Amino acid sequence: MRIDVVTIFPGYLAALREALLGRAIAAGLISVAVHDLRDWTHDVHKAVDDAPYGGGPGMVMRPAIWGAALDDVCALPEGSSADRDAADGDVAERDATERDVVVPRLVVPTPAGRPFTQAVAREYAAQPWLVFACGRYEGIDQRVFEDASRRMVVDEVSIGDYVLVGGEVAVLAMVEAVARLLPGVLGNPDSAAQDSFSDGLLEGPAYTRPERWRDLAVPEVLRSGDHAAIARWRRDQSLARTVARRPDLIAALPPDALQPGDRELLERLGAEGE
Ligand code: 6GU
Repeated sequence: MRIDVVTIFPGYLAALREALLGRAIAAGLISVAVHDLRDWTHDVHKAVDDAPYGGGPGMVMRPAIWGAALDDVCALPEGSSADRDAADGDVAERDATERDVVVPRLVVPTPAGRPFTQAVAREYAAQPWLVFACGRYEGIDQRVFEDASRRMVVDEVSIGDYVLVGGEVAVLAMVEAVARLLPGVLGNPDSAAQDSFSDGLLEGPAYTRPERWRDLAVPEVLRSGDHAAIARWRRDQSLARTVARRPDLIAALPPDALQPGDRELLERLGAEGE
């Protein structure tokens, strides 16, 4: 998968090279290029923002700079930019016909966006190419996205109901959520399959050795060797935790998501969806 990020704070994205993501980049599973928006400015101050039409606080990022940046990034062959850090340095210049076939998905982090969920992460993981446009200030002139949507799918997405100063941290969160779903990125593919949200429920608690720590014991059932009992216990923990912490998820479960045996616990907790 190819990922491009356009930002006025390229340094923020250095964290992408760490840990799991860093290994995925080194292994050639993902290529990441971070572009400094100010490279597309022409004035001596490298100004990227201006006052909002209609008045109000804050500044809005100017359309011409973003338009030129996105045009260029979306036309760059993978591996060609000066600041690109592709896994392999031998990505050759491809001819125009080949490179015009793939159109990126443009992702714009904004608190005014649709929620970024595990389902959206799965959708993005199926894309060959994502371009992230990080806004700061009060946002980016809306015409940038109106124009881009004539050529590509544009998603304005939010990572939660709180306000960040800019999109960079949201991009780190989204890229991590997407990358771990790509084949080969996680050591054990079952990890992604068993995640919180993969079945619409939160994951229950986990334990490792020692059996007793500060007078606290590991639940007996997990040491029983009874695999059916362990599976039932884990499922009940998962259901109980979801009822307590995220009742909205229980209410949103599709009817076929509940297994035989789930209803008993939910009724005991008084949290049946309907
Ligand atoms: Cl995606 N961006 C910004 N700037 N703030 C946010 C957000 C995104 N999601 C929640 N708050």
